[in-house]
Amino acid sequence: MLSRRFLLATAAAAVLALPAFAEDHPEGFHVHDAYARTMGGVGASGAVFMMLHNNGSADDRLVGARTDLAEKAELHTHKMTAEGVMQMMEIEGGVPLPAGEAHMFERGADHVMLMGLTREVKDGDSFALTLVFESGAEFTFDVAVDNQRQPDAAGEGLMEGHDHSQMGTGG
Ligand SMILES: [Cu+2]
Repeated sequence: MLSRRFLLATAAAAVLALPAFAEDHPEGFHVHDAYARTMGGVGASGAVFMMLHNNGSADDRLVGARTDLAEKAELHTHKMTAEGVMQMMEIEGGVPLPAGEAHMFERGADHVMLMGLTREVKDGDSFALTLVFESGAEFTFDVAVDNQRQPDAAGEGLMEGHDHSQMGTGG
């Protein structure tokens, strides 16, 4: 028969093993529910989605990203052209992040694009992503690969069909 002490220890271990859904940065940045989708193995592309908060007291601006999972990481968005075609492009000037506000990176909208994956990853793997801000601050956190994730809201899901060879910025 299992002792009460053993059961308590097991319960504590289970709690510690839960994935971290939110990570904090001393300068006030906070990321919630970061996950990535990948479109293939080495050399392919991927995209990272998350909610990014600036809980600090100073306005800042997200200007770049990097990870050892990809040769290049860029801030991208989707825009509808005059012809009604959804196109993906680099966000010019970065993403403003005023103090106390949050920015949503989501399917079919803004995302961190990963280009030239350096290794094959599968669901459940995680990797470190570093966000670079205009102030010089950097915020590194773990992103979980989750290709099973369904879009959460209307207008999402546009990532599925878009052609990554049509990026206006090259790369
Ligand atoms: Cu993109």
